[in-house]
This record gives sequence, structure tokens and C-alpha cells, in this order.
Amino acid sequence: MSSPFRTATSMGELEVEKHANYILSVEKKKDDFESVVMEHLRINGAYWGLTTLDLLGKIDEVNSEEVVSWVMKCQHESGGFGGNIGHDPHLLYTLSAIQVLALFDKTNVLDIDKVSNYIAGLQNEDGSFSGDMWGEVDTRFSYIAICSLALLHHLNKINVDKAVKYIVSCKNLDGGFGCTPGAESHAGQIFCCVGALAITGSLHHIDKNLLGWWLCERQVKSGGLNGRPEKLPDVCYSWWVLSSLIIIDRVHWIDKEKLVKYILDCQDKEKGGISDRPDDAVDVFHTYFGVAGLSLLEYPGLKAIDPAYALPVDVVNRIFFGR
Ligand code: GRG
Ligand code: ZN
Repeated sequence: MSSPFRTATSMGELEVEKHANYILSVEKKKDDFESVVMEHLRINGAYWGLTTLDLLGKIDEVNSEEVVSWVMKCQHESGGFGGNIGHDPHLLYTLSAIQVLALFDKTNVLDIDKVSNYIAGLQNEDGSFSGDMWGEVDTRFSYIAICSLALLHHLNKINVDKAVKYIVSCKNLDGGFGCTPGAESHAGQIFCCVGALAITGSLHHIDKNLLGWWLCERQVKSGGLNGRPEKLPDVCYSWWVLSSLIIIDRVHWIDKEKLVKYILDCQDKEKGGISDRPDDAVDVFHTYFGVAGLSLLEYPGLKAIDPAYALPVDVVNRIFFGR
């Protein structure tokens, strides 16, 4: 990969210390606006924040025992996890719980059969997955089920062939994927489908040149990426689009240097944190996607992140290769 960092000084630099302090401070201020808004998805916030800290080399500043004990209190008797203590379980929170435990090498505290039975129980006859007992179906949930079960070494609990068939049925003529069959292609759903196909060894279902073309067209003049045609750029697509391009081996089709500059321009250089667009308010979600995007772009000093599992590569290697 050619280096996107030739003009690093003219682009400014990643404010590593400030972003780490911003994330640590959000964790402490449990009563401010962002925390209240985040109350019902605190476990997702924990995954975004902690993964960012790990990529920045700062995860040791967190008390892992406190986090692990809190995560385990979010588990429901069904085996699934809620977004916070006492909340209803959902696949969205269950993946974050597993990912947070994986970051701390603590998946062994789980009753793996119980969690994986909860996940497998949400597979439908056509191979799709519902997000919870209420039944909404979406390729996001196919990805979450497949990623979670792979991380737990329990993919055999579901019908993988049918799960793949369902995902392929959500493929569109433009090469992209939507949330259900016939739904419009969107970069977020493309990440889910491409990630799930990568994890299950099914990438042959993708027309890489066609999809790569659609994805690289997401780059706009400012260097940022949007999520579908005619939409505004947003730092979070540095993850959804870039991870997909890397998985299908077409990342060299975008201008990496311009994307690095766009992400760096979205930093709050005083207080820390990254926003969706330059000069907007920062939040933990976009700070995670900005740092994860820079990690995918091999920005110096950051840990590498795995584009399919959305976890640092060393964590993924520990899970699959025991090192
Ligand atoms: C582990 C990274 C990771 C993800 C877990 C929840 C999930 C699996 C994936 C979500 C994929 C998804 C649908 C992302 C899109 C999020 C987003 C920015 C939606 C905004 O859509 P619009 O239509 O915005 O409001 P645009 O940008 O199209 O105007
Ligand atoms: Zn966004």
C-alpha cells in the first residue's frame, strides 16, 4: 500500500492524548447530555470507547475488572445482553458485550452455550436473523449473529448456508447490499454483508469490481466518504466503506491521503474527540470511527484493526490463534 502520510505535517496530526482523555472523561461524566442520550446503549458506547482506547494504546488506563463486572450485569436470563443493567436483550448489545469481553481477554467469564443459544434462537426459517424477540429482520442482525458466534467458536449452532443465502438475496444490481431483499444499497449494510461473507468464507458471492466501483464513488471532493449517492460525507463512513473496500481488496481505488486529511479535519483539537463533519460537535461514536478509519489507513502509531471483526488485530489473533 502506498503511504498516505507523505504530507503528514501539512495535514496536522492525530491528537492521541486529547482523544484518549475525551473518551475517559465521557466515561466519568455519567450525568451530562451525551451520557443521558447514551443511557440505553451504554454497552455499545463501552465498545466504541474501549476499542478506540485500545487502538490508541491507552486501554490500560481503564479498570478492566469494573468493566467486566458491569458488562455481566447487563446479561438477561435469556442469555442475551441489554444496553444497560435491567434493559431488554437485543443482538445489537450482545455483540458489543462479547467484543468488550474479548478486548480484555475475558470471554471465559461467559456461559458460552447460553449466549450462543440466545443468538442461534433468533435465526429464521429463511436464514435471516431477527434482532430480538420482537422480530425485526435486517442484515445488520445477520452480521451480528455471525460475528458473535465466530468470536465464541460456535458458528456451528446456526445454519450458515441459509444465513449466507439470505445475505446474498439482499444483493442489488449495483453490487451493493441493503437491509432486506430489494432494499436500497447503503454503505452500513454493505459492511454488514461483506463482513459476514468474509467471516463465513463466502466472498465469492461478491462481484468485487462492481461493488468496489460503487464504494469508491462514495468519496466526495473534500476527501470524506458518504453512505450512498448524493448524501453528505460523514466520518463514520470511513469505517463502513473503507472496511468493505479492504475486505474485497479494492482500497487502492480511493484517495487515501485526502481521506486521512478529512478525518483529521473533523478533530476537536482543543478538547479532543472527532465529529461527523468538520466543526460539528464531537461524540464517542464518530471518535471511534475516525480512529478506526485511520487505523485501516495504517496511520502511524495506531494499532491495526480487523475490518471484518471490528476488533484490534491482536485481539482477533488471540481468539483464533491463541497468541
Ligand atoms: C461492530 C462496527 C460494528 C457494527 C455492528 C450495528 C451494526 C453492526 C451495523 C450498522 C450498520 C449501519 C446500517 C450503519 C449505518 C449507520 C448510519 C450512519 C446510518 C445513517 O443513515 P442515514 O440514511 O444517513 O440517516 P445518510 O448518511 O445516508 O444521510
Ligand atoms: Zn455518522
